[in-house]
Amino acid sequence: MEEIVFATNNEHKLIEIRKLLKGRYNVVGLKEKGIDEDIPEDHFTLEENALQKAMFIYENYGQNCFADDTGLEIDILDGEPGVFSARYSMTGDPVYPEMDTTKGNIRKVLEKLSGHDNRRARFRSVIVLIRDGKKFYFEGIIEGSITASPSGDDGFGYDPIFLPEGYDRTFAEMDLDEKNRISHRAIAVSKLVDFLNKAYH
Ligand code: ITT
Repeated sequence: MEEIVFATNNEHKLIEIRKLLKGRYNVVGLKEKGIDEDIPEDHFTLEENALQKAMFIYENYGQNCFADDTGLEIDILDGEPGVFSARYSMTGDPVYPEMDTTKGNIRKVLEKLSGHDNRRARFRSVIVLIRDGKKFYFEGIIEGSITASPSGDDGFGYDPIFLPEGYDRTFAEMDLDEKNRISHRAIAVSKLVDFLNKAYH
């Protein structure tokens, strides 16, 4: 089976994508490659950050690879936390440096939305694949809304407060198979897989 490097340090993403590509590609994360550098992601769009992560591995380690950058975009917050999703509770106003980052991120979103009826949001994932120096982009979006309080123990990040449109359970109340049938990342990955199948097989 062909090996493909996923330029991520996020174990949850790796588990999700490995399951999505099971039987087709042997997806290898940075840790397994012995790469423990903190890859910079200092741009202001998901596209640029995903490209930066993938290019970093391609240029420094000569490996074909892909990277994912994902953001939660909330309408009434002008698309925040967006590209700042990972460290939302550590940046801007207010900050919660003393809290676990995920808990702080969720708390900040809920506080900023407090009293607002418009809770529309979406997860957007951008995957960039670098194959022999060429760059390819794949996007996945799922629309939904932000709940009043966290619910569910599965998933990661903002999953406990994200209610996908047409469902009555948050991503964190779904098991991984169910999330993987509808998620932003699954949509982007299915485009990646179609591309790999058409272009290379
Ligand atoms: P890598 O850059 O190493 O891939 P990361 O955790 O920094 O990992 P991102 O910058 O793409 O990844 O993700 C931003 C944050 O958005 C992430 O830390 C989570 O808090 C959140 N996030 C990403 N995908 C998510 C998902 O499927 N469900 C819930 N939250 C998610």
